[in-house]
Order: sequence, then C-alpha cells, then structure tokens
Amino acid sequence: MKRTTMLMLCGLTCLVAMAGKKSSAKILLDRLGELQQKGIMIGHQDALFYGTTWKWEFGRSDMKDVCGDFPAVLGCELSGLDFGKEKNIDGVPFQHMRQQIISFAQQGGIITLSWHPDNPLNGLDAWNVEGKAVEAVLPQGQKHDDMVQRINKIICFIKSLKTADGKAIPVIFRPWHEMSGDWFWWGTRQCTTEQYKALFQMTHQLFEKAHVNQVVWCYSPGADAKDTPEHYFSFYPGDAYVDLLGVDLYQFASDEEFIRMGQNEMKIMHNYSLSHHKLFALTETGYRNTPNASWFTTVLEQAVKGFRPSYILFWRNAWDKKEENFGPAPEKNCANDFRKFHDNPDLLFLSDIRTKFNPQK
Ligand code: BMA
Repeated sequence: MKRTTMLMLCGLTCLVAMAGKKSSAKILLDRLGELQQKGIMIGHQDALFYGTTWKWEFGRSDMKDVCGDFPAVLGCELSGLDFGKEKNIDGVPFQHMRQQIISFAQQGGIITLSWHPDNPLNGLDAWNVEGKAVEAVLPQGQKHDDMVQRINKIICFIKSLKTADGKAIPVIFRPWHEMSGDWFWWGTRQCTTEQYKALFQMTHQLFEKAHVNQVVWCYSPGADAKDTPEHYFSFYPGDAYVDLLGVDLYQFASDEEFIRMGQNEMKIMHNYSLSHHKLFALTETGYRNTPNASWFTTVLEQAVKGFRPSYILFWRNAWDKKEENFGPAPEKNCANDFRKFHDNPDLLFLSDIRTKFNPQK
C-alpha cells in the first residue's frame, strides 16, 4: 500500500473514530453553527400541540396553517415534569410531548426546552417570589435534596428522548431564564447574582453527573431597555456552563423602541459570541396578539437586521389564555405579513433545514 493511501486511510479512520466520539450535543452545536451561516431559523413555542382556536390535533401547527411550513425550532415547556405530573402547566401531556419531540427531530427539526418550576418553598408557581428559594435549593439549603430530585426527573425525561435506533436526541435546554427580571423566584430581587450562578452551575453539574450528553445549554436573561454587556452578563455562570446566549424580548412599547432594544441586545450577544465562540438567539419574542398587521416584516426583521442569531422563537399561541398569542395564525390580521416573512430566503423553516446538515439524513 502506498504511503499516501495509508495516510489517507488512517486519516479517514481517525475521522470516523472522532465522529463516533462526538456527543449528540456537539453534533447539534456544530449543526447550529453551520445553519447560522445559512440563515436565521424560525421557532414557535408549543407549535405542534395547540393554537388559539384548536388543541391536541397532533401534526397541526398554526404556522403551517399560515405559510405551509412548520417552524424549524419547536419550543416545549417542562413545568410539572419535575413533580412527576402527567401534563405540563399548559395542559400538554408529557407522553405526547415526548412522541412529538422524537418525530420532529427525525424530520430534522430542532428542539428547545423551557422550564417554569414551582417555588420550592411553598409549592406555588414559578411567579411566586416569596422566601429565599434559591438559597434553599443550593447545597446546604433545606430544599436542596428536593431540588436534586426534581432536576433528576428532568434529566430522566431528556435521556428518554431517543430515536428508534437508540440515538440520543439533542435539545437546547434553557433553565432559569429571565433571571434579570424580578417575577420568578430565581429572579434578581430574590437572590444574589452569586447565588444565581451557583444555581445554574449546580443544575449543569447534576446533568454531568448523570452523563447527559445531549444538552446544549442556553443562558437567557430578559431584555432590558438600558442593557449593557456588564448588565447582560451579571448573572452569567461562565463559558464552561453555556453554549448559547439568548434574550427574551417582547414588544411592550413603540415599534422604534422594540427595534432599538433588539439591535442593542443583538450587538451585545454578537460581540461576545465572536470572541468566546458561542451561538446566540432571540429565545422568546412576540407582540401580544400582534396588533400591528405587518409586525413580522416591518418591526421584527428590523430588530435583528445586520445580525445572524441562530434562531428566533415566538412564544405560544395559547389555547387557554386569549391574551397569550405571539406567533402567526390564520385568523390573525398579520397572517399575510407572515407569508411575506416566510418568503425571506434568509429565514429558515423546517423544510429548509430538513436536509441541511441533518445528522438523521
Ligand atoms: C409563560 C406564560 C404562561 C405559561 C408559561 C409556561 O410565559 O405563557 O401562561 O404557563 O409561560 O409555558
């Protein structure tokens, strides 16, 4: 055998061996990196479970009803799973969630998981800010063991996300989000930044201890009108714990203000992501009930203009709360505008990413 052929074969074997060792989280990270070069993926929370006018028609999606395409990113919510409940806080059965995640991943879709865990001190919901709950769940705290058990339930669910041939399905996990606000028990008024970082790190370490290798970790503060890099990173647990930077930005004021804030947050994340090799995304967004019929093309597109976030995720079109409606839907005035948005070649939907860098194909 010629030396060059031998070297080539050896190279190939090494590559195959390396590929064999690549965790599914790393495969997803690499895919996200490649896709980011192609465009911005569009996502929708709970897209496959319900819309404002329908529910539990699995296989349907408001976005598909509007533009003929599924979102590239599916957001799912885990609240309740940590107590072994059958359904999440919004009534989605975890069994169905698991089936939908598996089938969506097999079609090439990307999954992100949010979690609004109940207050560990009183069992009330995530928005209950009574007591020093973060301190209580950290090691030495009186609710630490309970929280470890709760996190272990989340781990079990994530580990159960596998293809038919047993391959781990990677997910983007976005725990302890919007900590820069004061509405959750892990928020800014309820704990110190050091306690927050310890909470994030503890969660990450429990996943590591359980050998979970299918999670891409996301840090996502709420947007702040006066955000600066120092403020954005004040809760940051460190590069070792985070793969993807995110921000949750909703429109509450004028179009101009939303665009200004979007540009500011994009710049902060973009700059850091370049120097620290991270990805970044608009992890939650929307304008309640989308009163501006051309919001997607005239406001949202402007808010991210010039930047390449990995994805933009619209929050849910809730079946149970009329005021919680953030994505496109056929009955909304913005449907036409969303079809234009869909035609933008820089925006990626499921049909665009299905075959692009899809490790399942
Ligand atoms: C919040 C709201 C709630 C919902 C929760 C979890 O932002 O949409 O109505 O229960 O997310 O999905």
